[in-house]
Amino acid sequence: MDCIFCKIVEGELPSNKVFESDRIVAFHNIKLEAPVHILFIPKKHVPSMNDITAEDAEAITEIHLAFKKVAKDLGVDETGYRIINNCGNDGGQLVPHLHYHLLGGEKLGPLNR
Ligand code: IU
Repeated sequence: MDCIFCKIVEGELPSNKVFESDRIVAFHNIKLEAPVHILFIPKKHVPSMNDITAEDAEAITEIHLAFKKVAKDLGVDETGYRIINNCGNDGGQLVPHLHYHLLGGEKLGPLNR
């Protein structure tokens, strides 16, 4: 499948991983929009938030548990951070493989910037 994030999952493209399990991967975003900018993805190719089903519940739960672990590991759990999912065109989704951004390491601006 011609999906950049599937290639990262398969190790066909390099990434700087901070967390991995059987179901999910978290890695540094290639283009930082904050001092800490991590992407969390299910290994399964789910195109967007619109495509999540009950079968993905374990992966989604794992992603939520990984948010707090990675935030702590990277030292932003106390200062705070933001989780974002961009869905579809108006949401600004560029990569059609479900992913969540964790942004932190500075005081973030308003949501719709
Ligand atoms: P979006 O939510 O689909 O707009 O975000 C896609 C993100 O994926 C964006 O922040 C890119 O910098 C990031 N990214 C990446 O980290 N590595 C890549 O090889 C590619 C995109 I392509």
